[in-house]
Amino acid sequence: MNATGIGAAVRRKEDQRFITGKGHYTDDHARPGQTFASFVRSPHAHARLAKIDVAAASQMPGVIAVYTGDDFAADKLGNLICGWMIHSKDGSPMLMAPHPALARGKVNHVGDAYAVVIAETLAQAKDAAEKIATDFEVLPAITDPAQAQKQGAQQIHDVAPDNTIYRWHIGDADANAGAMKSAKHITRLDFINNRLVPNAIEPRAAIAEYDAGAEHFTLWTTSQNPHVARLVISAFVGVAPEHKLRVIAPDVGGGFGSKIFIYPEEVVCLWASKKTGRPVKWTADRSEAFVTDAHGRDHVTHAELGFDENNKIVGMRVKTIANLGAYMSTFSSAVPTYLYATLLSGQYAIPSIYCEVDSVYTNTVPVDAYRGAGRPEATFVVERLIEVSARELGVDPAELRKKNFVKTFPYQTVVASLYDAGDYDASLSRAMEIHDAKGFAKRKRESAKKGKLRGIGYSNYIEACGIAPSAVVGSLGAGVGLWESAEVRVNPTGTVEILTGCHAHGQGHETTFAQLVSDRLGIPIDQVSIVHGDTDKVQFGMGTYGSRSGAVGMSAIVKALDKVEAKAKKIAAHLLEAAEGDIEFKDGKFTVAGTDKAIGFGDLALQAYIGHKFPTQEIEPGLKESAFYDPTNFTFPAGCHICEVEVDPDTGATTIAKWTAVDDFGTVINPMIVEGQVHGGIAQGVGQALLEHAVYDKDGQLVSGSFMDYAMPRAENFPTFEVGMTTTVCPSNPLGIKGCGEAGAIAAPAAVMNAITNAIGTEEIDMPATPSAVWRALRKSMPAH
Ligand code: MCN
Repeated sequence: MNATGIGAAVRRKEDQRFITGKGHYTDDHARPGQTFASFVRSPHAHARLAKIDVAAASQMPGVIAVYTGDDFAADKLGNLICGWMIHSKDGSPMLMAPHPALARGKVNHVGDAYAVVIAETLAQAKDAAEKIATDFEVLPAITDPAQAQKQGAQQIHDVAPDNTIYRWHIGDADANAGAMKSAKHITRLDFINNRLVPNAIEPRAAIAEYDAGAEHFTLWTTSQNPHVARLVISAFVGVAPEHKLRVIAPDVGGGFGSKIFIYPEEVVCLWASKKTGRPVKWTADRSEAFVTDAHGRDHVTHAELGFDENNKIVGMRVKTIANLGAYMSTFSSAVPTYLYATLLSGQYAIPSIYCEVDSVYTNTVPVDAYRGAGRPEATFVVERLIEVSARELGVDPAELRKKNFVKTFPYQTVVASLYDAGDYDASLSRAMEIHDAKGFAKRKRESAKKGKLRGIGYSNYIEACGIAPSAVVGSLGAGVGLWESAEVRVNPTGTVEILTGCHAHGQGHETTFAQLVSDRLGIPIDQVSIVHGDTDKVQFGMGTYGSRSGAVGMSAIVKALDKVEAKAKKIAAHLLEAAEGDIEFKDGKFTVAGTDKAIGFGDLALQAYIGHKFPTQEIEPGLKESAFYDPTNFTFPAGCHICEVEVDPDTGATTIAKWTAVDDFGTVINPMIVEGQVHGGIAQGVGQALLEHAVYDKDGQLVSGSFMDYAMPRAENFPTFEVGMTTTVCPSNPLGIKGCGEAGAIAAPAAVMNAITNAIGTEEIDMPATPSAVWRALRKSMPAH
């Protein structure tokens, strides 16, 4: 194996820069003459803006301009939009309310911006923002998705009379009713998938600069997908034409999905930079991040799983109400539908599934994709149902899973997904072995001696990632495919630049992408650099999310490398005076088959540019190729996570005692990076299960709106994770890769809750299973004295 090639646990190249403080983030950029923006945000969840008086603020020292929603509207600019159309069961289109960059007439959630101050310094901008006098007519707020649709509930947007955006469904309702009727046993569960705040370490930030001479805008922003940002900002909001807008996403300190959406602040900064003629900078403080970064999850679900007399699943029925918040965020419509319901078959052969999803408006921060996006919610439904079913049927949860696993591939689920390859039995068996599942009974007895309750929980997750094959997505009716592009530039000295449409913000692409090139071209990894995050440099790209960069982004690089190799072989044939068909390329050398005639990759690269030893009329000089790659299917990573907990019955405190993760990510490029991704994902999933919760009070105030109130997972919450792998190669991309970036966050919540409910002997508990929630559930389930 090439020491820096595919499969090598190479240390991350980018970490030298990050851990020595040399990373360059948006807020590190300063432009000559830059000004600062402070947004004026609603303190109310729902209120009419009766009067906004900006006179005093405008007179404050250092103030350059104060703008309201009326000023923005006067320039006839568009709204922020949700890009994925969903139709209701009756065929009607979703009811998307306008989302202006600065609210006009009415504010719809705490944190909704309705004015902005531009000043010489940040302190002056903040001081002036406080002088804006606003008369609010406060309206009743609605925060609970289940209440939002009730008759008489406060209406938020005129376009959606019962706060319902769409009523979507998948599956055949009548056939499903029949299947469920035939069941000998039905397990029924009601649960809430708790709302989360993404909390990337780097808050969102933007600097916009307008060059009046060139009529050109530049936006530095914390984006996971700068080209998509440019497209949406120009095509829908219309602040700047696409060819006159350069979007640069420099180093980004984590995103977890929250930085793929188009937010009001970057749009307003761009617009204000033209109006003021000065660069405009904004960086969210943590309190702003809590009330403006799109939140995640927030489902209310009723789910049923039916079995025949042999404990084989006959059907599943799911009804979910998804809270999308005050406005539809960029990808929000796809999350509780295409990304959620299409995974409800889990790892199981389920002959009938029917799922209804109602998405509703509430007076809360918009909800959109957050690590896993729809797939953690789906896994939670399936894996809680199967675990509880095993308890109700009195059978071993692992055996019940094995009995119902999909065993032959490809497997077409009844909810549109075509599973291409997998071996679910292998990952469950391997996980049980590593975990010493047989030793659980003994460990439980030992815990009991200490007065602790011990529980074990399984989570056999599957996800669809490598977003998104346009043919498959198109057939679902979403109408947007998400291919990826790459350009391979071989320099005359044989060093290589890869320009990719993906964007790394913690995933180590500068290392893994370079490993692929090192492997293919036989050159050292430090002779490869990865360029991303700049719309003026990279031809186009869809960005990084949905664990797509390996499966889709690297496949685009493979395609471009294939073209480079094909052209290089043509040149080599002339240089080595042989037939093109006789040229072989291996370990960085072009050789004539069966001879010792050879030329190294670097020497060939030089010749390709100097170009006098081959016919340049026939073969263009240079060595640079690009490719666009559209996958034929999603990839379906899957695995088994086993969590063991110890619960203190006196306090309800839960300790994670043991964790085993066995995942199948197909071909692994860098096992160390993959393991790190799994660790990070588990930490976020455990955060959801035990600690994190965006809690709104009845007036729509986010009462867990700071790190004092919103508990994030810490190292002390985890044991050492035992990580293992099984491998089935993905047949739908050239490297055989399956995505790994979300797996932990998808698997973990169900594993934790299955373990806790196993320990405390009741299913009556929702996430987060805080000590008080566990204590209450225990007390409630105890027989009355
Ligand atoms: N990889 C590999 N072998 C595989 C699969 C992937 O070596 N079989 C490598 C890839 O080359 C890449 C990394 O593992 O370096 C993750 O690849 P992939 O699973 O394709 O995911 P993406 O690169 O597309 O990253 C997106 C994913 C998502 S969706 C979220 S959310 C998330 C995550 O990555 N957000 C993150 N991990 C994160 N990690 C950090 N530090 N910060 C975030 O914001």
